[in-house]
Amino acid sequence: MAELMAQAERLPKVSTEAARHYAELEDVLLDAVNARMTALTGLADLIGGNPVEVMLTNHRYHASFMTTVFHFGSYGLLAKTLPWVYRTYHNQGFAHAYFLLELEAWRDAIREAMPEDGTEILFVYEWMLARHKDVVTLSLLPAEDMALADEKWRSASEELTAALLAGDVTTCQGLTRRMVRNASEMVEFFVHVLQPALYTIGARWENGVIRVAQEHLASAVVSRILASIPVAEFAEVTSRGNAVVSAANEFHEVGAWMVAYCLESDGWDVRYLGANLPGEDLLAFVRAEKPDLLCLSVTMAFNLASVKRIISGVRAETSLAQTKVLVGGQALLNDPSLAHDLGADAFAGDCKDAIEAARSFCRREE
Ligand code: B12
Repeated sequence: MAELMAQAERLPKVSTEAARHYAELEDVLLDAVNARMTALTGLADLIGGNPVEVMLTNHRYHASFMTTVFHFGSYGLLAKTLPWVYRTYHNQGFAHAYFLLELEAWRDAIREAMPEDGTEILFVYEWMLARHKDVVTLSLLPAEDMALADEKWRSASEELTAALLAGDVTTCQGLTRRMVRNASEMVEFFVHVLQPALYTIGARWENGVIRVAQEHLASAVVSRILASIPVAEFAEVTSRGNAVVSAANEFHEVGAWMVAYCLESDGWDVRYLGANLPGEDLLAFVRAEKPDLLCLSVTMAFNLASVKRIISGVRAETSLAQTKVLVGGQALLNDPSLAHDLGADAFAGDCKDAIEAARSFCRREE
């Protein structure tokens, strides 16, 4: 992995113009790739008998993801993501040969649609094609279970993982009640028990050990666990200020939810907006609310550009000059320097650090 990362980091950044042109052509490229791939003989075998929509969704994610990579020049993210894509889709039945054919289809579509300024972009695609075998090798290493849980918390996290996967609400809520009796226990539970359990569930899905329905079942139970935590009772009386927390454009909301609870229990007046709110609606809300703090969660790398647009919208509004922007989420965990490219004031790696980062803004204003 280190070797692939090092090679990727040496790739030349593409110009702003070429990156913008690629973004503008996303739909054209997507149509060309989809047309070529759906016409392949033996397609059903290549995609392991999955519905064609699974492949088409992958192509859509690919286009948005590459737009992000070119926009931010984040080739480290590209190197980290390639083995992940191969692993997850292969574990759902896709043949390794499919990825090669797909990359060739992107390369040829770019050649066709970007005859003037495609060279820089093609360089990156040629690199991905040349690294295909290395990526296959890396992708065959399984994603790790329990990567985050330290020894002290491991058995609780394992118990919770098993109960979540079984859809056993009673056990999950019982465990949560026992472990979460005040604000600090809640924070520890989030960081050391629930978050590792969810990462483990993600790794098992990635490794093809569980199906997507089980992951959905587990996340539905998580929503019930979170809803059952009496966070209002944990809150301090003092108000540190008002905060808006959102997982704008994201389906993944649990991280943002935890951040919202942690801030609320630390004395912030929080408006938590949940998942998948369009950026424009979020901006309208923020303009009306004028929060001291805006917290944005981003899990999928292809949502980074939309978060950047939201932050630019905040910065463009003079009435929001006092609003601090804190960002976090898995799209930033591997490369926190992206927070600066997004225009945020700060990044925090987990909900515990989010409390500290938020407090530091209060202190600055005192
Ligand atoms: C549950 C889940 C879902 C649920 C989400 C339900 C919900 N209500 O949120 C559903 C089923 C919707 C889902 C969908 C998908 N998912 Co999903 N999902 C997960 C899973 C298993 C858990 C997510 C989670 O809650 N994690 C726990 C939280 C607490 O962790 P966290 O987000 O990192 O948050 C912490 C910190 O990052 C930080 N933080 C987070 N936000 C913020 C914000 C601020 C301001 C701050 C300061 C800090 C901060 O604090 C948090 C607490 O400490 C993960 C596995 C994983 N590794 O997380 C995959 C995962 C995120 N999903 C993944 C994928 C690929 C998808 C899909 C594309 C699958 C598909 N093929 O359709 C779709 C996404 C579709 C889309 N368009 O977005 C991949 C992403 C991989 C990648 N490299 O991009 C993962 C990593 C699975 C994997 N191992 O491959 N998913």
